[in-house]
Amino acid sequence: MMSINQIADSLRRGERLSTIDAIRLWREAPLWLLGELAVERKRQASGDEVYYNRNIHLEPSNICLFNCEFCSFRRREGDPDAWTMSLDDVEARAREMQGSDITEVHIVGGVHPKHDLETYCAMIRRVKGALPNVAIKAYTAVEILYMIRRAGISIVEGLRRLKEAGMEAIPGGGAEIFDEALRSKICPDKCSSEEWLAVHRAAHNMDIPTNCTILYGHIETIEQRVDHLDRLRRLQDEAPGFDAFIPLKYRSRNNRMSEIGECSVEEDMRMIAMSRIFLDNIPHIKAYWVAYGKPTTEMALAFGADDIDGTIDDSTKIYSMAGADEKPSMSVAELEDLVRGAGFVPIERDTHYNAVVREKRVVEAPKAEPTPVVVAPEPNPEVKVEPKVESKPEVKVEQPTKETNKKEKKSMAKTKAKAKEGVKSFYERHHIISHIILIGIVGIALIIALYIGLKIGTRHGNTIAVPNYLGMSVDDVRTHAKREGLEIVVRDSVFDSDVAGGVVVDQLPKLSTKRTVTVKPGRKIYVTINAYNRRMVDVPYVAKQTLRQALNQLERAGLSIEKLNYEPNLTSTDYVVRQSIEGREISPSTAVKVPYATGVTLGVTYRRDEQYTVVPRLVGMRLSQAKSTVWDRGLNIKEVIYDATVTDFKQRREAKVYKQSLHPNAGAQRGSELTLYLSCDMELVDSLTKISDRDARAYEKKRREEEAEREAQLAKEEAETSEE
Ligand code: V47
Repeated sequence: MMSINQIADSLRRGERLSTIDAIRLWREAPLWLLGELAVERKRQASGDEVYYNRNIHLEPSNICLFNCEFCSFRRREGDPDAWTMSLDDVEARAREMQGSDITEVHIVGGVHPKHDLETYCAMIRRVKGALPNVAIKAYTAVEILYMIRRAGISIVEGLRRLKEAGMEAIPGGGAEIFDEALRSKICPDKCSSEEWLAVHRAAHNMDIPTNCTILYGHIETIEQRVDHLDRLRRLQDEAPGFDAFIPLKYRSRNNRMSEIGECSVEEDMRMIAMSRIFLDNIPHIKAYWVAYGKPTTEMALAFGADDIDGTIDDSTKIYSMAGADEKPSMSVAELEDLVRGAGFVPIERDTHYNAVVREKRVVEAPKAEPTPVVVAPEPNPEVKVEPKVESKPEVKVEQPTKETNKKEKKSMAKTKAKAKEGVKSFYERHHIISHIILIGIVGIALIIALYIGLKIGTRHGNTIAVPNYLGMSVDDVRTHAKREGLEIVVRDSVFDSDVAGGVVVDQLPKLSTKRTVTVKPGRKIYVTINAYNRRMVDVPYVAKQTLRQALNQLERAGLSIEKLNYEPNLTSTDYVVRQSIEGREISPSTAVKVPYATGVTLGVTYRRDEQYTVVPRLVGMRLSQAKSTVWDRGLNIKEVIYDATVTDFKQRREAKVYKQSLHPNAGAQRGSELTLYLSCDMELVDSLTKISDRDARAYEKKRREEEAEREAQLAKEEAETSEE
């Protein structure tokens, strides 16, 4: 097996990285070495240049037949925040961009049950009709397979029709992770890995360039990432056509995998660097700034990325709905600054990575689409991708120079000065009229301000009392809100093992105990729901040891106790003899994974003379501590009840026990159940803790006295019988 240094030397010699060495490098190489190797390879591929483009995304609908675990974007038909654009809407959106400088429209959305191949082709035609000089990069392999299957035609025929409609390239989405076992967990309904690759293979063979992606940073392993890259590299060897690879960082908001959280920036850099090093036959590695955010994107350029995507103009929701920038948009100046900030040279590119040189803009010219001029990039000896320039007219134009900019600025300054002069001379000539006009303007402004102020202050118009959605399932909440004329937005998901998946645990605006909170019709109510899916954890075998040891082990594994079932035994008490989970008996050889915080049932022994335990004092404890203490004493928890001060998930974590159904220090049979009462009213908790302390001492005293009395009674009875 090669050492890290030997692998690095082999890469420096330009050799291809094997999958085994890739796994080793990924795991063991220091980050700086990965950066150095990746940037070396990046420079061979694209020198100092880093690409961006002027683009928008068009997401015709978020309604999707598929229900991927990681997706925050998807809605079902009828959901209040579902949208579908008609063909006219699509065209209108494209028309909005007329006169802008964009060179690409990226169309991707949900797999809409009512859209067929013809609808998808018509969308392309509408956009192309409105923006004839713009390239359309459209539809993921997943969408393409769906429309092709529905039409009952071959992949090649389907792609031919899309190309005929105006599709010039295919984006890289839908690849997710190729490992079949993992794919079936995170996106079970989606096309298979083989099908995804088949669409891209067919596209490459038809000279349709495509991109490719990986969705990483969730529950995949390094081996699964390398396997994914390997399948892409092999396809590119067999049928070249991938322009760019885009590692897509899993973003965790508002989806059913939220519990997993997001990976670190170091992990992102390793991903970017390893993609560059491993994918030696894919020319561009894109750090998609919308998914990463600007600082991480800038850093990615030091780890081998050479593309950052484009201006976007607040046109995609996939990432904002998953926790990234709410309104993703970057100007050309910002994109270029970002690239320069990382020490590289920004190059505007078109969809096919040809450099775009822009015609000089004439100030005050009527709005017209500027003709971007594409210039083929310098031939790169390492990369065998031909620049595709034949369809674009070659017009030699000049880029705006510093000199012309100065002239434009001067003439604008002159115009401004003239206008100022005009106002001044009018004022001097018509003194009184000017005053009257001024007073009129100020008066009107005051009336408008008063009107707006009154409107806001007195909340004119209809208002709706914000309903209490806490504890309701999100589906019921949506139905209710729709009836009330409100909109529900799931803004976060958390995990609480005591609450069912999909139940609302927090809402904004919050309710008040002092007044009715009202909103205008149509307002958004933001809710936080309890996650449906939890992290999977291994169940350890905990039988054949003491209850305390078993509890420690289960807690460390992230599990809890469903029930302690006590059974009599001749020799021991609190010894675990069996263990089951969801009715399934666990043996030392059973390998089971269950969702985090699942409850385990334990069979525990007691000697008949030790059937009683002492109830612990729980008042003042947080729930997790109280639970551990209860189980440790051999008792079960029947119910957890929160008072009205606990209204959301965060408060559930902060709440403390103020009452318990079994008296502290009382004797109780092992396995007995008790109910816990929790509150966030800390004054109440503190005072009850004191009372409970006093009470407990009094109770303990009374118990001891009673015991002593009983013993005295017994002794007396014994003495009497012996006398007899
Ligand atoms: O396939 C969905 C990903 C993809 C989440 O080709 C998520 O130039 C992270 O493919 N967290 C669609 N990722 C976007 C895409 C893309 C984006 C930009 C440029 C190009 C290109 C392609 O977004 C999906 C999926 O892998 N995705 N949800 C999420 N919660």
